Amino acid sequence: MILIGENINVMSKTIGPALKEKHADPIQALARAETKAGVDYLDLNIGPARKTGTDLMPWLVAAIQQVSDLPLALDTTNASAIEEGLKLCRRRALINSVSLQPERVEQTLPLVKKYNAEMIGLLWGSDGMPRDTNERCMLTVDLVYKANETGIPNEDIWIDPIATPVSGEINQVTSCIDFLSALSEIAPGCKSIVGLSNVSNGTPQHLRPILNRTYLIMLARQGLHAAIVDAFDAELLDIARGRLPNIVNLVHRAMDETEIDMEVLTKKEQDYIKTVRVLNGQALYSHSWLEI
Ligand code: THG
Repeated sequence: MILIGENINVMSKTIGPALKEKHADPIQALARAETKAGVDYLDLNIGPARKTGTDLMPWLVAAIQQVSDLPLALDTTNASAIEEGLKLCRRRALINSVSLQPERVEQTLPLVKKYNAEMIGLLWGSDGMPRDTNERCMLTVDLVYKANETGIPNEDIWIDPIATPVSGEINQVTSCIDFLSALSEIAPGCKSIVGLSNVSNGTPQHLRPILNRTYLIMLARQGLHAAIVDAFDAELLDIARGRLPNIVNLVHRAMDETEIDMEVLTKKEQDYIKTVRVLNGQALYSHSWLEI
């Protein structure tokens, strides 16, 4: 599994102001720490950056490349900002992202080709968020067709079905899992990716990791290729690197079996099972799901 560190993003309380002031120190310190934590890529999320993006993205790419040799995912809806960043990337970059809104397709697909980048194909249509697996599949076919027409092969397209919060509509959470099992048939050769932390958005801070970790195992079982993750969740990285096979097996069991003897399990093991039940829609989400 390819892991992309999410931590350099404009929403962060330390990184947001540092980006605004072009204060490189805290951003470079974070890039070093993410690299040391063992992720494969760094996501550079500067937000929409409509006015400042063309200046900010290349500045950020240069600053990051002073302290890390990892390849970069350039995360903004501003296509000109992406292009200015691409000009400086030493490694093959990942464009985050190309959605199906007409202007995004027109502006961003040619950049993938021109700079020999890879792309995240975000399943966001002209009507917004897909409502179910079927709509995700239809958007995939549409986006892959357009990318192929531009000369981009399936191997360079990482499809993102858009993970949504567990506190919202649970059918959307399960749809991402179902979608992955269908992807190899509808778009052979395409890769897959999710923004994993989306699933725990709006959940109390200390409860986010168990949701992220459990969801990662569930998605990985259906062949997930990559995830944008919190680089500092060491247990999550252990799971993704195959260092916690017992936890992975337990989650698989909980996905397959409705009756599991909880008495013989540790508290941590019970928590993973309860979290599977919430993420697959068998149990209702509330902030106290682990106490029930
Ligand atoms: N798909 C793609 N790209 C994406 C997303 C996606 N990029 C943005 C996002 N979703 C993934 N990145 C993040 C980054 C941070 C958080 C969640 C997703 C996050 N941060 C904490 C918070 O907001 O509470 C902490 C912020 C901080 O550092 O202070 O949750 O789905 N293609």
